[in-house]
Amino acid sequence: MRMGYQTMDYQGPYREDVSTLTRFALERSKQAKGTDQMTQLLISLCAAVKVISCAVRKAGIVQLYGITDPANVTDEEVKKLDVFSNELIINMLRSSSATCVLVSEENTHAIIIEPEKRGKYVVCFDPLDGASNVDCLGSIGSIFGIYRRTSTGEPSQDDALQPGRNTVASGYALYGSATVMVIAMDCGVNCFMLDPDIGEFILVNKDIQIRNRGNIYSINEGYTRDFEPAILEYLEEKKYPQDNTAPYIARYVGSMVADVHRTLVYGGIFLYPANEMSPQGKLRLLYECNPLAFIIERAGGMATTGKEPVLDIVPTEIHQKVPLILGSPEDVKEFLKIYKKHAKK
Ligand code: FDP
Repeated sequence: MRMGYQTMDYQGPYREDVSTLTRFALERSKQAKGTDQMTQLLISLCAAVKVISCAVRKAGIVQLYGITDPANVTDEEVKKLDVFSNELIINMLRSSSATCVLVSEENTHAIIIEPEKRGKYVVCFDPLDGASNVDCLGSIGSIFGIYRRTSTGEPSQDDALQPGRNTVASGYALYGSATVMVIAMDCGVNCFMLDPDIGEFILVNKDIQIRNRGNIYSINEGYTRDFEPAILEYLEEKKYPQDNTAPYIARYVGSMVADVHRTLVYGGIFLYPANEMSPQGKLRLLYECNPLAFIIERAGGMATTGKEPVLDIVPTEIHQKVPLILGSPEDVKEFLKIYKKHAKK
């Protein structure tokens, strides 16, 4: 199903065929005849996202406009949103008894879950991506990628160094004009929207497929001075198409989840390439690029560094950065044609 909220057919919780995220997770587990650990994990993440969504909605009022007197709130209450979100997700995943190793953008080292609470999954996550948008009330998100542990013995950080191809499930929460969770598994990509009145995530778009080609490019053009010639040529082509078709329009929120969600919904291309100042780009492989690349590929799109598909990279360290170009298949193919031409020079 192609996405688009104007055509969204969710009319309310009274319809017989309305599915919630909880029901979706339970049904998946029944089909997989598994141990229910994935269900526990998804339900725990879903609960964390509901709490973060609530905190995000209040953050502007409480922190920017000081409705709460800072003198009367404890440290706990004024904790920065990213720190709060990180602690919350770690606690929820730990108590799910479904995980053994966690990698968070906020923690230098992987977190190894204590033996009595261990499960089989490794989770890499960014608790609050796009944090620079918090103070201006821009859209932000949480990202996660889930892997099965492949080693035996004592779990360690190395268990997280798996290529994105091994992903069992990945997803993101977008705290935008509404809160949505997009989750990709073997069964496809599904989008759930939080209905704040009933506190449930409702399935609103099933089996999402990205458009073959879009008409939007999304990149921080402030780095133009330091871009490689291939990027410059590609951008030039988007602005002044040689075949006289209409130029692309530009959109860049600067919050990866928001930019990638728009790309999934409207099609087009998102780029965070390497530049002279940051030869590996800025985005992190384990908890930013891989989860989103998995979603985009499952939706029929492509995700590349320019040199190889993102999901094929074997990570060497948990906070590794890679260049990322993803989106509609025809757009990414066109980018790769130009990129490869320059690589040969
Ligand atoms: P942020 O620094 O605000 O947390 O990797 C984090 C990220 O946001 C992404 O969400 C976003 O796409 C990117 O950085 C924006 O980076 P630039 O400011 O360099 O464009």
